[in-house]
Amino acid sequence: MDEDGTGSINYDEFLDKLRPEMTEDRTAVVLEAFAKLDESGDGMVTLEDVKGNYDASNHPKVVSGEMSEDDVLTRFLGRFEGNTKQDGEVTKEEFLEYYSGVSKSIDEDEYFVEMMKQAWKL
Ligand SMILES: [Ca+2]
Ligand SMILES: [Ca+2]
Repeated sequence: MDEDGTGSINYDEFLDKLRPEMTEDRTAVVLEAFAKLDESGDGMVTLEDVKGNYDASNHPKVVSGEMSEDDVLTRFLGRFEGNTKQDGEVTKEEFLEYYSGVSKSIDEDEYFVEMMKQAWKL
């Protein structure tokens, strides 16, 4: 963590390690995706928001009768909730945190933005 090699960790270096590593460009595209997902515009992505846009009826487990479409979509939302409160409602913070995790493994801003655009058809 001692990036400037002074032999001690200063406060800024420490903060940099804690802060989600997302540039403005990345944050902007993540928020754009969130806004698209949040159909109702209440600042949370819930089952109701995604139901109209994501058809889970062809999911293998729905076809086999193991899961309902709602189950599949709830699980899909749960991915973005991470280890925080999994209550079927994805908050902006949860969504940003999920993508800051993804973001860490991607060096180029452009690549990250492009990936988001394709994933969410922005
Ligand atoms: Ca909503
Ligand atoms: Ca939640």
